[in-house]
Amino acid sequence: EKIIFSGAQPTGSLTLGNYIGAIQNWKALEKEYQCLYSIVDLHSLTVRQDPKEFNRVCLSFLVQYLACGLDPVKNILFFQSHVPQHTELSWILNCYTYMGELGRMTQFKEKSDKHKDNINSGLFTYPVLQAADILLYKTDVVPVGEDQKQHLELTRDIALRFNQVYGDTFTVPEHHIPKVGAKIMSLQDPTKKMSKSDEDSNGTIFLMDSEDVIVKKIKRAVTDNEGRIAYSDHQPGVKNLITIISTLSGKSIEAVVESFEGKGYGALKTEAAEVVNETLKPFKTRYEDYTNNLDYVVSVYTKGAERASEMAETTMREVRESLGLITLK
Ligand code: AQP
Repeated sequence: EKIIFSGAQPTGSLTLGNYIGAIQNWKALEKEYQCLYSIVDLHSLTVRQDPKEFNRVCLSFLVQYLACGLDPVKNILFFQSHVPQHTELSWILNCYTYMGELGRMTQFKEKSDKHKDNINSGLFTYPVLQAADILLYKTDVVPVGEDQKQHLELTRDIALRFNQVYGDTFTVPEHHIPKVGAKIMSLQDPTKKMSKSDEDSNGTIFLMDSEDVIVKKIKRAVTDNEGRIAYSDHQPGVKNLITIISTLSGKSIEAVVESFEGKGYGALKTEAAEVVNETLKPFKTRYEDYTNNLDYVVSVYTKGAERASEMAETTMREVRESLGLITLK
């Protein structure tokens, strides 16, 4: 059975970008593959977190995964920090990754520009921990948004490099980037990706936003003066709304564009808000249900950690042996 791994960092709250670019595909893949979907909590530590709030956000992310409809029996849903092999492998892979490679990562450049007062080495080696997350499970396919393409290329390079020295140890993973919706843009600046940590929260739709807030944010979405509804790079705001409607409704881009012939931006926004709210309705009900059943949520991550640890340890035994480390008898 093919293995899928993906994850999200628990900071803030899941966005519509996370949902369309990643989670919607995770759900589609769970039918055919053994999927591991992690909450990569250690990745969030590159930015200072308030412990109490961080704890709450981490748990809320698992509840959000469940509320998105991810099946906790078919899939392995777990916290990265519950499987210490991630950090063990990360250290080892650090020794097979060059400073130059990490310095070229655009996310590092962007994030170090943004957090000038805290450019820590974790931020620099972040892609190596990500490589460890993926390689630890001999992952075949990684479903991610467009922004993660460069990191995945690096993961492949590290895997190939290691395999070349020690023989076939890691599976070299492929990415799975959706054809449409791989990059949902900010509603306020449609040339920028929609992001959890955007200072202007009007640009980002959070899955937890109320229906009214969603309507307001979409009504205020930046468009243009063209006055026609076309799927074009010259009209990034309009294109973004069309993408949202298409990916959530399952209608083709052409069908969506056609349905707005002769109509204005107001109609486009109304439809976008309706589709988003319709999609998120069951999410919100389930979020409430799981929040009221935290024992169940605990049992999900306990079981997830057990299942993930078993797979991780199998790989690590091979890796330690390949490296010539003395194994405990
Ligand atoms: N705007 C987006 N469009 C499509 N896909 C997206 N993803 C993120 N933003 C978009 C995909 O969601 C998955 C989980 O992302 P992550 O938790 O690693 O966070 P991120 O990429 O760091 O997302 P943010 O929202 O930009 O968070 P901050 O602002 O905290 O850095 C990934 O598969 C990602 O591709």
